[in-house]
Amino acid sequence: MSTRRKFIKHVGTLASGLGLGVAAQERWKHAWAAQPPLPSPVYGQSDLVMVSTWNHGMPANDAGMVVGGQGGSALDMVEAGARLVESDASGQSVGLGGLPDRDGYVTLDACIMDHTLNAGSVCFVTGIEHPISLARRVMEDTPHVMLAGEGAEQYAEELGMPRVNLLTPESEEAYKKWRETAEYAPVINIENHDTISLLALDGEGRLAGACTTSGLAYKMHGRVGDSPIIGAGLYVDGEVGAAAATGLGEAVMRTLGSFLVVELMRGGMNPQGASVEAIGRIMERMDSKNMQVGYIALGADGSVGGHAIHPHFSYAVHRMRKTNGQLTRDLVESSHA
Ligand code: SD4
Repeated sequence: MSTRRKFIKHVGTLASGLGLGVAAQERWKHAWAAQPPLPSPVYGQSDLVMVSTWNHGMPANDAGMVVGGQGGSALDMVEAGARLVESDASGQSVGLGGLPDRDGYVTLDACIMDHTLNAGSVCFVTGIEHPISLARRVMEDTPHVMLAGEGAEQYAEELGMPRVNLLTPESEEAYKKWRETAEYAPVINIENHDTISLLALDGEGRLAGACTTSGLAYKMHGRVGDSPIIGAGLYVDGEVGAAAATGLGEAVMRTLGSFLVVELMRGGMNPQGASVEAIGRIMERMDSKNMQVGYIALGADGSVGGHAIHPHFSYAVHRMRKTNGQLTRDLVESSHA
């Protein structure tokens, strides 16, 4: 067999293993040749699964698994994981310690969604330590999906959530330094971004997801990213699967990325194949040289995938069997195109 035919056969095998259709196989074969995506890990049926973005996905999943192991729901699991990272002042792109916008304000975006299409979201919020919990209250206790800015803060106050100063001395220092040039020049991967997006499957087979961020550092005041937008930063459909994003929100919003990943899964792709295709959509239509976007995806059957435009996007995968409490913890470096 010629080398070229062998190559096409290899790509075809790999692609069908990913659950991709013929058109997508054809479209992405050059990307796979350059850097084949990791196959979707197959762990078999497990009772609890969590997938979360970046290195802080590891402690976040640990926290979620404690809650899940005690009988908490998938929603409780993702909320617990998100809250841990929101309170960690050392991370400069989520909650406390987040880098401010160009006018010096730390503004937060967050959303949460369950397996029945219930969703709650807050955006452009200041002075709240746990926007994820506020988003959950919007979902559970109001007739709305999204509250913004002052209205969201007013609701937090009604709920008795304390006001906190989110700008830590370290972040203020970084801001002052940035002000010396006030140049907005994002750098891939180290672009002051590591939003936490979390997906979980609980012991009852319910899916949920959460996403929380202080958004892009030094953004324009009032800018809202993909993270609180249902369908962009996060989407969950209990019958199919869940997906979430991290990276340059503008690219995710333009392609409604998380919804796209879930819909591709509905069409038969597995989480890895769907993530590859959704990243491909961005790369095909936009100049992606200087932007990073990564997706994580979790099927209703517990299968997991993740993919990014550029290398060094990582996500944490935890699985726990309820029968014997056995826990596996993996930090996966995503494949890239
Ligand atoms: C945003 N998507 O505000 C967020 C930023 C992010 O990792 O994900 N950083 O555009």
